Amino acid sequence: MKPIFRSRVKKALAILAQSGSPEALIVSGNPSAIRSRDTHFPYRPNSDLFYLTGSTSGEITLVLRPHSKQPVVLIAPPTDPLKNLWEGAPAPIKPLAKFLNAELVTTSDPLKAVLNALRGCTTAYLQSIPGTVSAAAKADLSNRGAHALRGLPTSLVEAEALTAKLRLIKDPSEVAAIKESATITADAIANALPLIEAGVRERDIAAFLEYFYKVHEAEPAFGTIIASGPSAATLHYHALSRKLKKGELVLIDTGAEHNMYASDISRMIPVGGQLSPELKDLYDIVLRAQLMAIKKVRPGVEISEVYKAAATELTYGLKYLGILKGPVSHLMKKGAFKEWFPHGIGHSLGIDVHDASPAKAITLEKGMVVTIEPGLYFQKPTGPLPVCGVRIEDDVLVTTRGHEVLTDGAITKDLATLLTIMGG
Ligand SMILES: [Mn+2]
Repeated sequence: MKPIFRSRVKKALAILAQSGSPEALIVSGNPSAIRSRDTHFPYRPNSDLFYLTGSTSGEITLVLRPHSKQPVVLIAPPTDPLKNLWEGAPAPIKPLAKFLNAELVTTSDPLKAVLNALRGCTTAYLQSIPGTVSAAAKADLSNRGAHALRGLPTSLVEAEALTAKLRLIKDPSEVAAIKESATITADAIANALPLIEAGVRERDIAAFLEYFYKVHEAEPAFGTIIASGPSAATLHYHALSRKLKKGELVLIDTGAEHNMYASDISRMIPVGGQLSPELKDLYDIVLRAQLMAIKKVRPGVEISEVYKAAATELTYGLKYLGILKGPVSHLMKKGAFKEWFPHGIGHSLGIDVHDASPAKAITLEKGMVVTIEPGLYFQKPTGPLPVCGVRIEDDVLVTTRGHEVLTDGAITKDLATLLTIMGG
């Protein structure tokens, strides 16, 4: 067990203690999600529980209550020999309780144990994930009448309001974990390149990337997007039903999750190493927008400024293509680019691919990891362009003076080089 988890628990306790009134945070393991009847989806541990304890258990609940003599409580079920026979024995809980200096409550009624632990608190930070003990406590407390609430918290807040504050800034061990995942993703894309040729199905490439992740002890952090030609006009294209054609771009938007940390890379690959001048222009416009946005990333900068840097470049590009007309300042004021760039500049990245973020308007700070992924999408033939889409994405760490691109091991973004590689 790494000391980092102890210091994260300490930090969470310190935030809770800042309030004058007694507050508590309740974080539970995720239930196993049912796929069909008695078959389950692949298990994904709870991100907040993992962040605070390093545990991937689906059965334990952590209660943090700094005002109490026993500020840390772990609630766990009793040993179930039949369950262990089918699923194997879970990681022992006692060492974790000892490590976190926690009171261990073993019970088959975790809801009752949580409510007991909450006695005397006025505010509780609870989760909303269906099936968690934390969410059950939230439902129980919100359905009680005033009389039945005596001694229990009446102010119920989303747990993420607290955990997102902690998780937004990555410590060096987290940055290292994201880098490892990014390396697996970059290697997967590099190894997929020989597959990319006319006639190959989108799903063949997706299947290869996911195979590559699995043999490297990783999982896809999200549904793999392989979108060739017109498919890329759909932002989150998942049909994977098309065959690649020469002269088109294929969008690869993929990320490995390794040791509970995600990565997220988008690259456009020219099939057959040939592109029309219009598609070359479009690619270069989006790339320039991405590079301008990355250049902006440093502490103290509002994420909206990074977005604006990309949007301005895209507006110049849309003018160059003859799709927009008029002065750029006027077009920017109107947000004319939004028809073709309809999403944000990116998202926080960490344990979750769309990582917890306390607000939309954030000022960049050292230790944040954000994706920078501008794009242009054309749902119908527009100006000189066919139905198509271009998105280019990297994962960027905010450093003391600027930034570090954590995904710079991925295939080049230089179009001339890409055309040579794919044509060779
Ligand atoms: Mn992304």
